[in-house]
Amino acid sequence: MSLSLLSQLIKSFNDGISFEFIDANKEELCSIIGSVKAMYLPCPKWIKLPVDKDLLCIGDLHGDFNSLLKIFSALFKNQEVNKNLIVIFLGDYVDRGEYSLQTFLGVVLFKHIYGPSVHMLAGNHEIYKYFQYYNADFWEEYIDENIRKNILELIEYLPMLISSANIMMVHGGLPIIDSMDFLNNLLRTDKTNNLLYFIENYEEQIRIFTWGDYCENLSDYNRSIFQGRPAFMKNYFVDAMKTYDSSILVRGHQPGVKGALFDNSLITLLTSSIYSSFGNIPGKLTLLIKRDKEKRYNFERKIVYKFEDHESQYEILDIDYF
Ligand SMILES: [Mn+2]
Repeated sequence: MSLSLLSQLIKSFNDGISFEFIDANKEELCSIIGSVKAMYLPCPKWIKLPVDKDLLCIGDLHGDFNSLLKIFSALFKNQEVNKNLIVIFLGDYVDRGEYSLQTFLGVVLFKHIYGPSVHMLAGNHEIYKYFQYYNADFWEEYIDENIRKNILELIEYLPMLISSANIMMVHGGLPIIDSMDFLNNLLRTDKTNNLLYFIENYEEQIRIFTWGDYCENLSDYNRSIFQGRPAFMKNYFVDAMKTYDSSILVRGHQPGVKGALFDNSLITLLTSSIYSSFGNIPGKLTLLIKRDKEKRYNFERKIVYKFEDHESQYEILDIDYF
């Protein structure tokens, strides 16, 4: 049923009538958003994935539904989701692009179909309710009240952190874990574990998870701080990573450093076409992490950057070549 709803959303988009489609199907869409919320209800804010699965990380989409469609068609072609591959969306589905609602719903419908093989992190553009910013076109324009209500309820339960062995995934940055209390709450699974609880108890840490920037030099650092964004240089990054027992951070959020930084220990992905010319590596980037380094996927036609450690092979791919 939900597979057909995603197919129908895609078809309506290709026919130029996706807004009408969403409006005509809002009750069913709301109930799917609700069931994805129910999937996340028993999950902690820090989700630990199996260490043997391959991972495909998708950066900020910002309403770029066309890029999401490329990813879907590559994944459907590979038929690997569910078996070997876990797909992780790093957040920022909405604002800036033309199709915020379609993009958010597309990811939700995809998660609904594939369950634990798909994850969606919350980005700063998802938590506008708590940290406002300018040009929040998605949140400020009219969307159906019931859809908005369901989306906001889902966002309360989206994970903030995902890890697999030595790899951490977050939207923005990682605050140092400086108390058992904070760590225990990140890993707690009871149903009060919502975003509001974290905002009330760990506001600064949530701001870093969603808004954190990384800088190679003092002038970039000062620019981020001047813009009111939490910013960190390499020494803080290294110290924080130790507290998560991790060595590689995959995140989105910061177009200026898109690509690899800090000796390949920080990978920044933006997948939306809006940022394709930004950063250290141009393109609409995704990251494929293979645990079996020999494994082949159909969509690795253009690897724009590649490295490996003793556990995994990391291939940064540009979706235009999927
Ligand atoms: Mn962001």
